[in-house]
Amino acid sequence: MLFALMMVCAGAPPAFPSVDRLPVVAELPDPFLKADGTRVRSRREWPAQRKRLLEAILHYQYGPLPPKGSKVAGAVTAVRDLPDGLGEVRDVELSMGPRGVVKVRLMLAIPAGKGPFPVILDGDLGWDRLNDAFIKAVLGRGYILAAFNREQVGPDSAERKGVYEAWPDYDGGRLSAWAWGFHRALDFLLTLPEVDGKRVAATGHSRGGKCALLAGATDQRFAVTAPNNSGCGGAGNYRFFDDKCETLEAIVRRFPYWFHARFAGFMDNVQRLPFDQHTLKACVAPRALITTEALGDLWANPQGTQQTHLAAREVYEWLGAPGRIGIHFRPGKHEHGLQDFETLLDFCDVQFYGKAVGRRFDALAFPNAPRVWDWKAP
Ligand code: GTR
Repeated sequence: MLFALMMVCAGAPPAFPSVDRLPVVAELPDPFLKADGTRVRSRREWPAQRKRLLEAILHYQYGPLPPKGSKVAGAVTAVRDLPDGLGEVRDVELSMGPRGVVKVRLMLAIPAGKGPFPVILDGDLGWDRLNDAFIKAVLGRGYILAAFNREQVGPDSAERKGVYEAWPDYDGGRLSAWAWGFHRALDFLLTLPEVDGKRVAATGHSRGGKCALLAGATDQRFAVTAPNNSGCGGAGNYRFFDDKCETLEAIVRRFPYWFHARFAGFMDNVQRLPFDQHTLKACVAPRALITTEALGDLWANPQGTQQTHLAAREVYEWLGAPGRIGIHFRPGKHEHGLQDFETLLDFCDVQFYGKAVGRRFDALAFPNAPRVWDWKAP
């Protein structure tokens, strides 16, 4: 008995306690708080803190990303020229995962002229929205538009295909699997002479925005992270919402497979979450992050998204990079339209080239929204 007690006392506290042992935190949790209860004091500690925050986010919310797998290969299956000498579109089949067994379609639209070009990487190809108008808008600005079909990485259902078939024991949710798809698509892009590897942005819409945010937070090779209308499980806010917004409870009930099974433990325990989505945003810092929102998309919690933006901004400011985090609200509904791409391209022009684009990325839609945290940067 005594021996057993000594063992318990001598052992380190579990790295990740079970949900019922986590403290209740009503405000947006302090991103500077360390596991030992003290706070980060200097910027030098941030890389370790970021790592620890990401571990907690993956453990409790999304589950791990799959292993890296074999080197990603790409085979061009078709090429077409765009009108007016704008450039060309290549259809590529990516092989990723163990022995390259996971096959994923990538569309690669490359401007004419001398590269290397910056890249907008999107995971929503399976939604078939990125028609020639989008290609023209992106290429016209001198960027490559690359888009892969994340549903071939892991299906948008409970079915265990893609990486789930390739690694039968893999237990991460779809958002982690899809984020991994972004990383692997980037591996391939970085092998192309046309690609400016220091200037790649990850974007996506809604559930595609949730995984784009996770992808950018977990892979420092992305220079810009740009979730669009991503809401609950993305740039939204689990703790602060109104009755029109999707909640943690609602999303896990409807889409349990987007997350790790453990996340269901927070359905009636939101305040025990040791982080909120400002924490995930902070893990992008000091690299650039832009959240694009629609005022009519109440399901995606625009006000709560402003709150995660402002809370994450405290970390950016403290790291000396306040200009690297942006938010943009447009009127209208839930969609990823041309104007959202224009906003992203303007933001990228500022971040990549310091261009004057005649607009700002810090206008708030809810200037009177309450500040829902008490902590301050160290
Ligand atoms: C909704 C879901 C949202 C969002 C959206 C989408 O049904 O509740 O979280 O992901 O789908 O992906 O369009």
